[in-house]
Amino acid sequence: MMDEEILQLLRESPSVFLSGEEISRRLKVSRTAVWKRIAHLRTLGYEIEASTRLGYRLIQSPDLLTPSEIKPILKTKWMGKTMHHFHTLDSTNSKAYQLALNGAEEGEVVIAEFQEKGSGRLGRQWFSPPLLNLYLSVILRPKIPPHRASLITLMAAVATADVIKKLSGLLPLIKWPNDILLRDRKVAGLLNEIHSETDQIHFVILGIGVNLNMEEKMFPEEIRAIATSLRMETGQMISRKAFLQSLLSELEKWYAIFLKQGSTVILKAWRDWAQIEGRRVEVTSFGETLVGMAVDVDSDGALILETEDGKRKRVVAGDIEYKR
Ligand code: BT5
Repeated sequence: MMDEEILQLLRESPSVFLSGEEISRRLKVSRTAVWKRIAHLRTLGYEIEASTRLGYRLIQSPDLLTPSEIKPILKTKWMGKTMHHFHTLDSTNSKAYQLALNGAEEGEVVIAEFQEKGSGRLGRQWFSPPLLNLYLSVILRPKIPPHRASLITLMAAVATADVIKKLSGLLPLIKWPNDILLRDRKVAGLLNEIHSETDQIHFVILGIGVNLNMEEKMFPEEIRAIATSLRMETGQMISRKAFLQSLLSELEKWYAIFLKQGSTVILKAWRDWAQIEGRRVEVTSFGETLVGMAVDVDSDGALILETEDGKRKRVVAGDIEYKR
């Protein structure tokens, strides 16, 4: 908290030195406390010039995703207005889940610079090294029945694909239900967790992980061949701040479309990004494996598959592999 307040004071007068005494007076803490927090901020990558006579001056901020870095550039009306930022968390989804159980409102966002136990679906893990990528969870409280919650994953995939295109110029492919691929490798994954009764959703935690600045050698060996990052694909560093700002705007926009107009517009955009119709796929769902041709997704986001014996199957959850 105090770090944020010190940064705010330093930002108010970017080219002027602010004395330690002035900061301690305004924040009602000792000068030693100020000095300690400045030392801490430097370890986080803030470049702060110190002069014994004049005080402190902020030279450069790191590409951190703290509320003080993000709020000035945020263009949303409500999403992310309350932002819970952590340097380290087990998982942004589990933190957001706890917050939502305790009454956090729609649009509150949890962000971590590093996840020690980033989660994927079905107990799988999401590799989440510090300071390179984006790990966020958004709390949503849509008034929709639980069987429509998968559409939130589709909606978020469309928003994420849009941002990838906007910031990198690349054209990603959405892979049902929750992967975003570049050159057949996973660049982003979505994890949608719901808390509901039989016919009413209490909240949805929308978790999004995007590989922005990882290099190939940084990936663990077991996923090196199947994962990628925007930096690997473009050869350029991507601003995490700019990505987050844009992603929150796109999510707010697409979520509003979903609530107002239902699934039709979302599914149209999703189909454009997914190009799934007519593809041969192998689907694993609840321990069963099916091979067939993907026909479409239905109005609840379920995959419609035509199996080799000509029957149509509706798959609500699972993993797909594309076949030749
Ligand atoms: C997912 O699961 O793709 C959902 C990933 C969601 C991550 C976000 S980060 C913020 C929020 N907080 C969380 O704790 N999670 C969410 P799934 O479809 O089950 O895919 C997991 C599989 O993807 C793993 O088994 C690996 O094969 C692969 N994988 C793991 N880490 C990866 C990474 N960083 N990049 C690409 N692939 C990865």
